[in-house]
Amino acid sequence: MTQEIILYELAAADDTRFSPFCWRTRFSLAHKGLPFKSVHIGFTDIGELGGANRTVPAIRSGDTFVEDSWDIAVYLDQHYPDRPPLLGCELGKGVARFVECFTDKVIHPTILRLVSRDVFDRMDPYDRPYFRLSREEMLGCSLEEAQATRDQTVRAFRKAIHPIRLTLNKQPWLSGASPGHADYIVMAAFQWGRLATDFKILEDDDPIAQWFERGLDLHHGFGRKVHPDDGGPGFAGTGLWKASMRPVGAGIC
Ligand SMILES: N[C@@H](CCC(=O)N[C@@H](CS)C(=O)NCC(=O)O)C(=O)O
Repeated sequence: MTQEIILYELAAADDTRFSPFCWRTRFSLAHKGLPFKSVHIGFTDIGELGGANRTVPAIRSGDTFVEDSWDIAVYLDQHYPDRPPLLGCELGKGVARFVECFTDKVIHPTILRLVSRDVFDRMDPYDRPYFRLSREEMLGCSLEEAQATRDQTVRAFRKAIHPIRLTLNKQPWLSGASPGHADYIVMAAFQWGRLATDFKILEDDDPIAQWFERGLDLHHGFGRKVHPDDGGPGFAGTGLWKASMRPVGAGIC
């Protein structure tokens, strides 16, 4: 019998799970066929989990606490070796690491420009002041300025991600014949876009959009279930946040 896994993650005011880093872990758990309990934590309460990074996703399984979506994928592969691999052999792991860095440094910063103003509107009012402050620091401009230029931003973005399109013209998944963690990393970024805004990031006939739709259908349509079955507000509303609780090494999202 497997121990219960708790996933701590961000959620919008209507409880939609929208965070791209958390979706990496959601997809990882679904890939492994592991049930989990989702606990919604507010941005400003993440420090209370006690992790060194003060970021989510984080999982708890018995006495084990793991932060960082990559470390969680490694942990899941190590602890559930009889289930489908996420990273596979050392070579596969190395290539997935490249996909992670490309996503963190090319895809996320652009999607942030496209969605941040809409995320702000969908967010719990409790989290809004922190979100505006921290995301405007990341963007180097106001949320409104980022939104004002998104037609140009999205045109440049669709060109910049052409290598993904070329890869998908040659193989069904970024990981090859079947999906793996590299697919989930990129899918999670588009899931963020799908859930955070009505603005069109990809054209419907784009092979990347078609791959993403196939990805949402995986594991009995797991990617289409964006509200948790259980969990609900975790630490939101405790009001204990202090500036000293700013995250260590948080990604752009
Ligand atoms: N490398 C980490 C990055 C995690 C991360 O940055 N998560 C964001 C949520 S999407 C976070 O916790 N941010 C905290 C904050 O902005 O205060 C991972 O892959 O898990």
